[in-house]
This record gives sequence, structure tokens and C-alpha cells, in this order.
Amino acid sequence: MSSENTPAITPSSVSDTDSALHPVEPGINRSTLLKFGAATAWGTAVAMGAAVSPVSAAGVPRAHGRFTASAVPLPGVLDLYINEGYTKMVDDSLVYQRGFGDRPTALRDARPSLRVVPKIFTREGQVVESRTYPLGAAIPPNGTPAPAGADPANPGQFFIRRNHWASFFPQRTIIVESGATVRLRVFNGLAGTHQLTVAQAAHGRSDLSTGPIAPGGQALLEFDAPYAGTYIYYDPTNAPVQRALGLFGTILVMDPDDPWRVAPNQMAFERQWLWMTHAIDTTWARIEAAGGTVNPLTDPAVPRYFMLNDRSGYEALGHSPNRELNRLAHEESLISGYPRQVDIRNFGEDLALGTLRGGQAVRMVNPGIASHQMHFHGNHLWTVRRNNVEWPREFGHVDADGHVVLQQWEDVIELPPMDRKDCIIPLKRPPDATDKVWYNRTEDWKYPMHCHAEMSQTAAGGMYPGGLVAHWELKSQVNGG
Ligand SMILES: [Cu+2]
Repeated sequence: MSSENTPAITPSSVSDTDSALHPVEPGINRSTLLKFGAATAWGTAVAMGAAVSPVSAAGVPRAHGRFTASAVPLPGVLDLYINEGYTKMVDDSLVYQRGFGDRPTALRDARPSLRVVPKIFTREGQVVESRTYPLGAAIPPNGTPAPAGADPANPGQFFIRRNHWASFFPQRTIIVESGATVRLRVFNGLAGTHQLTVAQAAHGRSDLSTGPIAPGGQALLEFDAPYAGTYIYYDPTNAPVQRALGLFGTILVMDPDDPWRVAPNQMAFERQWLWMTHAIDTTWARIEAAGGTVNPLTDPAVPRYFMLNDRSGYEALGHSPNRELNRLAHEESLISGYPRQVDIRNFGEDLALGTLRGGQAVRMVNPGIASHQMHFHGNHLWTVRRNNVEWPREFGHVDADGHVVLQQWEDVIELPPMDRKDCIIPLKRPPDATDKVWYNRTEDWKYPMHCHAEMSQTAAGGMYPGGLVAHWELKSQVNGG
């Protein structure tokens, strides 16, 4: 797919159905779709899901056996299955996790469905499965947009191809086009009560939610696309426990008429990256896997694994023995591009020839439970928005938490839990590259991104840099790119 010029587009409909297990009305229409769908429950599953007190693992009541096949798909509706299973960490440990998946899977499934493959709600009312967006845009090879040509006025730099390249997105991403209607049908295959909430996506920045969904039950959440930006969907049950167990993802709202901009009249980019950070506490996972309920006060969080787009350490960096995994890391997480002139006065327009080319956008989203300090080598970043509110360029202020609210160059991007930041990484010639070094550059330059909250660089208490790390690449036309 990476070498193709068009993205793979397939309807997200699932073919295997079992209407006996899933009595969903085939004639459901807009008026019967509840705005905040009440949870409905199916007899036996409810009875099995009643126990929430700690019990031995062998005797844990589980509802997952109730979902053995996907429900009959409905047009324009995305089905999400709340599943549980074990996922491999960077040190090869298997850790119990939960998540919103594409299909029902059982606890012992070798490949549990805990994250959706990226889906797109189009303005036309379709749900399309695609790892890239915009649909139909050129696929950047290995994730890197190729330049339009050399910049003769600036040796070693390039012109970008504006409004041309698609971007890759990680699992858990749901893209919504402005003007589209989101319809999420959520099936709870677990023994406890869960729900899906989209934080700050309603009018007045309030939350949208399915409300509690009983074990074996389902709910439907329908809403119009909110303002362009990034939103976290998650399970707020016993917060932040269910979110920390993996019940989260990102909704990214884009304007299909101007899809190379974070929002109308706001910053433009050549390509964008979506980074989701997440921290895993294995003690919490053990308690919940055994049927218990974590009390964050008596069992304070001590995360042992720190993820960026569900990868850590050498796997996040694309340095694993697994070439397929490395390709995914490059396409989805590792920022890259050819050096260009950038002027932050206007990211998107060629107002003055040779100065304004647009950088790469990185949207950092933290549904996790650890505060992160995303630190980049090589280039500073320009933070444009926080939580979908554009920061001012002048007359900044200090907010109630003591943070500066002003667009500026930043060495470290602060990312507390539930925060979203939209930043530009300019991909410019590093200021410390002297002419002699710059003009004789014959290979790609790679710079680390690591979190300055140092505990997040470890895995299971050791293995630096085994945690939340990435790198970004300044491509060279010689030898490298
Ligand atoms: Cu450093």
C-alpha cells in the first residue's frame, strides 16, 4: 500500500453476521436512532455481568462469550466492540488490556481487536476504512512527502508539493469530515458496565456520551461533526482506570474542502502526524483482569509501559527485526520531510517568494494518565492550538495553572492527560548547522524526540530508551531520501 498512488478504500461493512445473537432492527432509521442511545441488554449477558467484586481469575464472570460474531452492519454507522485481551509489550511481556475494537474477540484471542483500524465518516454519509487521508491523495512513500524540486535560492533546501500528499493515521483514529454525522454503535462484550464519551465535542465544549452500557448491551451515539480539531473518545468509568486500560482513541475532525489545514483559516501543513500517548499500569491491569475494581486512591498508578501510537522503544523507532512493524512506525509516527524555508507569519501561503513553504503538523493527544514533556532535538516547534483553541500570537497571558498561552517556538511541548496540542515542526535547516556542514550533507539527519518526564523513557522499570520515544528525519536527496 505504501508504494501505491491511491489509498485502499473499502467500506467498513463486516460480512459475517449473526442476527440471532444480535437482534438489531434492520429497518432502523434516523428517528429511531437515539441521540444518546439508551443501553439495551440481552438476557444472559446481563446476568453474567453482575459481579464486580474481586474474585479469582478462574471464576471471573465474563460476558465476552456472548459476542461470537459481528452485528449486522448499518449504513453510515461505525460499530465499536468493547473487548479485552492480552497485548505484547516492548519487553515481550503480555499485558491485559481493553479497547474499542472492530469486531468481537474473546479474551484468549491471539489477536484481540482492541483498536479500530482508522475509519472516516465522509460528508456524504459513508463510513470508509482507510489508513490515509485525504482519500485519493498521493501516498507519501514510507510516510515521507517527496519534494517538488530543489530550491535554487537556498542550497540543500526544497520546494514542497502543497495540497498534495495524504497522511497516515494510527489505529484508534476516527476521522470525521466537517458536515458529516457521526454514528457510533458500541457493543459492550465485557462483564462490567462501560460507556463511550467524546470529551468536549458538544456545544459549549461539554461531553457527548452513550451513557452506561450494561454487560452484553449496546448503545448508539449520534452527533454532528464538531468544530475542526482533535477529540478524545474514552470510557470515563472509574476514571481514569478504564481509559488507562486502553478504552480510548482520537476523533479528528477535518474540513474536506481544505484538508491540509488544521481548521479553516488556521495553520496549513505539508503532511500531518497524529501522536497518541498512553501509559500502562500492569498492577491495574492485573486487578481488573481478575474481575476486581481498581481504586486509584489505594492503588495509585505506577505505569510500567509508555506508548506512542501503541509502540514503545525500538519498536516505536522502527528499529525492530520486524520489517512490517518498522514500516508502520515510519508511516504513522516518525516525522520526516525535506528541508524547506519556513516563515511562521503565515504557514500556508506563498506571500513572499522563497520564504513560506509550510512545515509538518504534529497533533499530540494524551488520553493516558502520565503528564508528558515532548522534547525535540534539531528544530523547535511552534504550538498553534491547545484543545482546539488557537493560541494568540500577541498579548499572550498566563493561565490559571501557570502556563504561558502564546504561540511561540518551544523546545518542549507540555502534554498533560486529556490534552491535545497542534504544533508545526518546520523541518528547517538546524540553526547550528554551519554552511560547511550543511552544504556537504550527504545523508538523512535523524533527531530524537523523547519525553523529558524521564520515567516515560523506560519499560518495566529499565531498558532506557524503551518507552515513549520517536525520531524525526530531515531528508537528503543524496544517499538518504
Ligand atoms: Cu534530549
